[in-house]
Amino acid sequence: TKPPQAAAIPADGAWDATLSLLREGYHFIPNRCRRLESEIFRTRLTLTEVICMRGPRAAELFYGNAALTRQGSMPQTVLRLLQDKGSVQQQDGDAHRHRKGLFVAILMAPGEVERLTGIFRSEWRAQLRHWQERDQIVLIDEVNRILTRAVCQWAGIPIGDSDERTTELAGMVEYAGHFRPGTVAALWRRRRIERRIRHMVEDVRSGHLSIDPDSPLHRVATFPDLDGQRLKAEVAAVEILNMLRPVVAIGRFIVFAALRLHQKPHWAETFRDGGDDRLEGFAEEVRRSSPFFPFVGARVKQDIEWQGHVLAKGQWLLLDLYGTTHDSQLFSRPQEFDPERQISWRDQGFDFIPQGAGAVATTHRCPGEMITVELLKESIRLICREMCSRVPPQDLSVKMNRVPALPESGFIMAEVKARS
Ligand code: HEM
Ligand code: MYR
Repeated sequence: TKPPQAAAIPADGAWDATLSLLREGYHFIPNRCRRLESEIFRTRLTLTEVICMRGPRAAELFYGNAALTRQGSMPQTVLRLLQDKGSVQQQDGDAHRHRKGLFVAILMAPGEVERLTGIFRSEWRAQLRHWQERDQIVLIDEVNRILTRAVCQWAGIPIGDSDERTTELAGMVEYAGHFRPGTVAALWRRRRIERRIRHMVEDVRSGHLSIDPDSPLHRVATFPDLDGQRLKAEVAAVEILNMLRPVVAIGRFIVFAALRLHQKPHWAETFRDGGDDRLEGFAEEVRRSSPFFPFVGARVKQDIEWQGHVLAKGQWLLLDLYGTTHDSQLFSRPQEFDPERQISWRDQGFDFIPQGAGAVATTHRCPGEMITVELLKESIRLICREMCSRVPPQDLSVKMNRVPALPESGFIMAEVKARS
């Protein structure tokens, strides 16, 4: 029998709340937490019982409790478009820690991050020359292209048709949040790039493709898994995509950064001729305030007691990342954009969790936060110091039921000129 507290998880009362989730998007969990005056509640989504939660204690559960797994925690199409089967995110325990070591070694090495930032800067400058010849540009399309070219070069991936690669990588993020007509095409394009990369892995192993042994492609292709064997070529391709796709995803944060600079021009002034020491605070506030990864899922592997509740084996859980970074108990005036909050991924706290929480090496916390922040800082520098432009009238509204979200126009910049 369950202890009485087990019944204490309030229910939202809906027979199935999937349509409400589609309508309310990022506000779905926060709306119910407010209404039920609780940081945890039960509901049904896609006809499945789910417990939704937010806040630091819930984050500690998701990023620290070995009874949880990411397996079976996401709809199939989301899983296929993002982390995918066989990936680090689907591993538990020792197998996870071993595989995660590869990501941490590549993505959190300061030299590697600097190398990527340098390539990104050169690609941005090269595109800027083309922008000057056009009346206007749509920033999201441009940063998707710049990031695709930069990350492929950095990883040692022969890029081939860079427009194709851009559509493949950007499409995985664009279509992950909702199942809609474009999702099928995005899945198809994903299979195509996965196949290409699998062939590259095989060619690196056979010596047909000779690339720098320190390049991420080479390192993943030759990485010994826990059993001492190399990863299956399909899995190696999945893990390489888990370094390429999320770097392209940073383009969305860059668009939100451009939007904030436009809304708060005194910050653009600050960065125009200095303000280096305040760049990181600005970038971190962009990560906190932008609606991006709404929540993460998990499954309970064996019954556990948590905060007086019983979480039964097989139970599906959602942790509200957006709701936690917009909780007024944790962040004063959370809807206000304030780069002086002193928040940082380096603090490893459980309240500022746009990309997960906890210890990166042993939990599912994102290993890409350093890269995300450094590329954001670099893009802010480039926007403020190396170019000027006009932001013509356009629809800059952000629909909170579009996942992942973006200003409607994609952020149009007109009359782009290089600053001398
Ligand atoms: C994990 C978000 C950028 C690679 C995660 C998780 C979140 C997240 C929320 C945790 C998933 C979970 O708990 O199950 C984001 C966002 C990004 C971003 C919003 C902004 C663009 C990056 C970058 C990389 C990356 C730049 C690599 C280049 C990964 C990997 C995992 C992960 C490999 C799985 C980690 C594991 O399961 O141990 N990301 N991420 N991400 N992220 Fe990111
Ligand atoms: C990445 O490419 O890995 C980083 C950014 C992906 C953001 C995608 C947002 C949609 C996620 C829906 C999550 C549903 C989980 C149950």
